[in-house]
Amino acid sequence: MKTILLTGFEPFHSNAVNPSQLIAERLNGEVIGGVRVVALTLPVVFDEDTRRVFAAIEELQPAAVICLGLSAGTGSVDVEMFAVNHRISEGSKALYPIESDGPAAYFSTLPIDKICAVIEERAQLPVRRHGYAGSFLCNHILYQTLRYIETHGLDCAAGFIHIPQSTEHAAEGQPSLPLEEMVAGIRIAIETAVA
Ligand code: PCA
Repeated sequence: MKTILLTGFEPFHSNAVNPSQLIAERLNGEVIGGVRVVALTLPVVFDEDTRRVFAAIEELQPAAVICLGLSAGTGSVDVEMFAVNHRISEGSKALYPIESDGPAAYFSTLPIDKICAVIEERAQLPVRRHGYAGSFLCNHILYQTLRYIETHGLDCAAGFIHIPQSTEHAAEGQPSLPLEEMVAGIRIAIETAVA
């Protein structure tokens, strides 16, 4: 059976819970559209994220990779269009290239418009086709995953979806969506990605 690799991230900074981890764990082992979900939780540590994802891609040879991450200030499901070749230095906050000889950006190879449409219409969640995933780990994992797939000539779609904090774990006033509704939305996104 084909597999889809679904990644979430561990808690980071002031976020004691990362809903991307909870959603990935919830969907782990489910068969969606005839494809088995294999979930992986990544540490929020530059280069340790990619080491684990590359190993999982090599082992599973998945049909698709969908990475999830928390965007703590957003209230919508943000389907990222591309990843850019920069990363932030956690010390100085300066930006520098992820790969000095890499292209400026990689576009997600997921069917983004279709995924946005089904999340809105079937899961009834607020959703955006979003510019790019920032300069921290979420952009890093998307850039490097797309680069790995391209440089290894793999037949594998990949993309990134940012999600808000779960209502159950949100701080007062923080935008959020209920965890179960996000699980349902990501399930539909997977079904659409592998169709
Ligand atoms: N969100 C961060 C990194 C881990 C996560 O869940 C980001 O948006 O880069």
